[in-house]
Amino acid sequence: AVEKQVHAPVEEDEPDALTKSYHGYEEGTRQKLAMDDDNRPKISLWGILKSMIGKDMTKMTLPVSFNEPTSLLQRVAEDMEYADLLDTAATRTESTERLLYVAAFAASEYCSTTNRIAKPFNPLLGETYEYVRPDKQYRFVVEQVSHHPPVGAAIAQSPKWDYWGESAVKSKFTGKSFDINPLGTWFCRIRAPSGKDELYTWKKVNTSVVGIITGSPTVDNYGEMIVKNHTTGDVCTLDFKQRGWRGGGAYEVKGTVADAQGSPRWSVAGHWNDKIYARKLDGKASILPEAGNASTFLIWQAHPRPPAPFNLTPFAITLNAPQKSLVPWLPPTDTRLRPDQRAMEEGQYDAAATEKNRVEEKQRAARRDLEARGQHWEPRWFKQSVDKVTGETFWEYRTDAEVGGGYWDVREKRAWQGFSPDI
Ligand code: CLR
Repeated sequence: AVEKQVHAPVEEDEPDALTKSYHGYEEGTRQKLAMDDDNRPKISLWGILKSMIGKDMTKMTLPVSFNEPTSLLQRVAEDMEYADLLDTAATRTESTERLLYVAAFAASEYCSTTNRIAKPFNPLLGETYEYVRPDKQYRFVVEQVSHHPPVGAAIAQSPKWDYWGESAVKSKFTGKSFDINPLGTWFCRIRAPSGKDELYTWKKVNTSVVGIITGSPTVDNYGEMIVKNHTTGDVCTLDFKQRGWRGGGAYEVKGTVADAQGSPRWSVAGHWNDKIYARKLDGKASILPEAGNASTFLIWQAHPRPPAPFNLTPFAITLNAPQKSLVPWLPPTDTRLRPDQRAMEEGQYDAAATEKNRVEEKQRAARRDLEARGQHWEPRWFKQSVDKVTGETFWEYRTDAEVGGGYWDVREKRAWQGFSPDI
């Protein structure tokens, strides 16, 4: 089935469409935070969480020292760290091989969760975050479209692929663990070498913080992930093994790519915090990849992870940089402009706490105001829509004249006035 184009990709016949988004990113990426060590007070997680059993994340009031200086919107942007896998997927002439790389990308998104036992800042309604990599030829933008439940709608665009979806999570502290269930579907469009567009989808697996009571909190990601190419019918099933007692099976992922006839073509195995291998199967039963075997190769490897404040990855460190060349291009809603998160990043924890209360109070007041006038919040850059191929609801990136074009068109004119909540 050839699906209808439901959003605006970066049109290849408009070479400026992508490069105009590069404005402001001339300085390159930030390599380190201003501080070398976060020096956060060491408080027992259990000591504070034991009174919050049964609560979800949005109802937990935690001291700011449990935070890291990222927002949930930036955590979505972290999915882009291994976007080169999508570039590779788009170069492969064989469809099951393209799926193999798309699936490796979907699995690579979990690597950055290891050792990140901290709460990202909760985005304000209408908060946005953009991230552009001229060196990698992609642009990304995400908007907080709902506060209760918290939902971020995102789209990344590149000449050979687009990636979009919603980050909506249900969370609960059960006492034994802190569980996060992602709800939304993620979509990817790959322009195959034949020139044909293909639509892929998958859902994220569960995330869980275990070991809270014993004082060694650890992030686990587990469950089945099905990555499907709706255009060809190829399917990849990945099983993220749940961490067992004493860490047995930790980080393990394995799976198979099968073609539309159900015949296994590739097997996949490895660790989502380190390396993932693939092995060509040629329709034979699924045999695991093994090092040294001629048909086995390394498909993905984690980037180095030098010690850093808040255990941020080098990629995460690039996200919140308030670069001089960039700030004038940003809308007033961009996460980089949040004073509480900035204070946190600079190690001013008391200021971070005061500012966090202030912006959240201001947000509550704005909501009361809106309600008093009988109005309700409308997202600015995305609208709810139904995908024609999968029948699933998703947040469609708006490019309509009614809103003056998409985010990047408005950015080019810096015409942010009138739409931006003041954060
Ligand atoms: C996982 C991947 C999803 C998006 C997502 C949403 C919420 C994030 C989660 C990811 C990772 C784990 C996370 C969580 C919010 C809180 C939780 C950061 C990125 C941390 C580890 C909870 C720490 C414990 C607090 C109570 C201090 O697509």
